[in-house]
Amino acid sequence: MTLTLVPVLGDQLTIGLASLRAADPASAIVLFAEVSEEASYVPHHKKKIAFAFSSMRHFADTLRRDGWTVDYVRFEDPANTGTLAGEIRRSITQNDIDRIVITEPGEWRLRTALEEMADAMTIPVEILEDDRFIASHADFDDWADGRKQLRLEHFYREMRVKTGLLMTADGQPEGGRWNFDADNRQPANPDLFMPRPMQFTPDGVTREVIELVQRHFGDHFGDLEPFWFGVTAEQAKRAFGHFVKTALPQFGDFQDAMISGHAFMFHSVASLYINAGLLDPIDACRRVEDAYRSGDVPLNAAEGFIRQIIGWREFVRGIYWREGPEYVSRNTLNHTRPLPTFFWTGDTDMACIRDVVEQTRAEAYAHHIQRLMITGNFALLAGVDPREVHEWYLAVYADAYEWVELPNTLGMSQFADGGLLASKPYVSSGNYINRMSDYCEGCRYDVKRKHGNGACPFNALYWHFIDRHAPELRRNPRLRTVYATWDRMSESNRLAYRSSATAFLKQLS
Ligand code: FAD
Ligand code: DLZ
Ligand code: SF4
Repeated sequence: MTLTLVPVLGDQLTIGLASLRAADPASAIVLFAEVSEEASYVPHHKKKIAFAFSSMRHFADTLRRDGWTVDYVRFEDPANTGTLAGEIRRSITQNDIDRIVITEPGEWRLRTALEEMADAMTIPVEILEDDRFIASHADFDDWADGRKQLRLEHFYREMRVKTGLLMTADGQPEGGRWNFDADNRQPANPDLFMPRPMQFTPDGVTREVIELVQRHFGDHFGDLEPFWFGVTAEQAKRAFGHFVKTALPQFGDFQDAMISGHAFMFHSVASLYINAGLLDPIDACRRVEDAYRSGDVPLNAAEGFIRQIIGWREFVRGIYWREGPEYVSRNTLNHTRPLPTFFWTGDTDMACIRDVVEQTRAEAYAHHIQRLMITGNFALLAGVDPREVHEWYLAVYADAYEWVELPNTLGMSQFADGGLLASKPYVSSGNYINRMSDYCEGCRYDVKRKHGNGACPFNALYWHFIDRHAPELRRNPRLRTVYATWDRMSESNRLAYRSSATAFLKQLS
């Protein structure tokens, strides 16, 4: 009998995974390995490691119940080599394996390592495409080839047609429009009733993992407890159902809003489950579509949610694989400032950043506008090295895997790919933050003051960014009015912005 080894990674926890479909439980061994290389290549948030290990252990149990033979290497196993390649080699020898079938990993780093390992092997190694996405690599390339610009909106429409989500019987977008984003920009009101994501009490497996993480990763960023994430597909499904009932109806209206102390607002907190493989993205979208068709949620909420999944999520993945392993080194704006330490400590007088960092430390979560328009905006305005920004985002969020995190950080948030992903840099002064949040009310800085002592740092940094990057950005049609405003400003005003920003950046260093 030919014995097949199926290594399953921490973000491949899906019963219908390509490599599991390609193997037979009667003649296969499924390998899971908790390894220091994966847990430490960036200093992952403690909750992220606990989520990964506990979900892996639970998924391994599910496979055992389904009749699979599982080789599970625990982190503290004395024979653990600490790398995935090392554990695959060890399992081959121990179990006398004849062939390997693996689903491609979600990172160039691991993909290259596995390809090198495969080349050096004497047994056949088959690396299968990960088909848990709507667009395959070939689909994305077919769409992208020959286009001058890759824009989400065009790609998204194709995904709507392909999936049939929110389409009418005669092939038109539901409600006569593809995109209801313009309806989704309401600032939040702190008096709104805020739902909470469904929380789960850790079982024995999770408790054991929490103790392990405390023992080995106690110095990593983030609070380990209270730990309340779901760690099984069944829990992820329940958590998502709870979101559809309690938060989705207002998801659209308040998608961009931020309130101090309210980490989750009306967001799904589904990305960690979807990215680990515990929740199927298309099932989630169908559930949202059903809620719309039964009249439980408005169209702007359902469309807004579905666009994030079949639009943005698929789009950034396409860009990640298309751009290759060099994408991570892009730095079009030549930013070199080290990441300020308050990204780790939260020790800053800027109330908006403090709130987002503190919530990130507590929950390993921030919603999109916090990531884009608070921490991302600040890093871009201050000229922080995009690779350092990328490594921070990859470490601190429970949903962060490079295929999705890198294009969002380096491309969308830091404009380091020169506009491949975003048509203009996502930068703003304090005014936008004040409009979309209540952060400024509790801040030592005055958002209304443009420059000088006590002025909101975002104000001067914004114009400093616009000024110093005029050579690269002035010709961008989406920034025409911004440069017209800068050009119209009095020289003394421009000087005041420049010196305020320079003084702030100096004390940052
Ligand atoms: P919701 O607001 O409820 O959105 C629903 C779902 O849509 C999410 O669960 C997610 O699967 C998907 N989604 C929404 N926006 C995006 C997007 N821009 N790209 C891909 N999927 C999206 N998302 C990650 O999954 N992992 C990351 O590491 C990650 N890093 C980011 C870094 C930066 C700088 C920025 C600006 C965004 C990043 N995002 C990342 C996208 C987005 O912020 C998160 O998907 C979202 O905040 C997750 O919270 P949620 O599940 O409550 O999302
Ligand atoms: C995130 C993570 C962590 C913390 N640990 C492991 C691990 O020990 N073993 C494993 O197989 N996967 C882990 N993961 C998920 C991987 O980092 C993920 O599979 C790659 O980043 C590819 O996306
Ligand atoms: Fe942030 Fe400026 Fe508002 Fe303070 S005043 S919270 S720094 S935007």
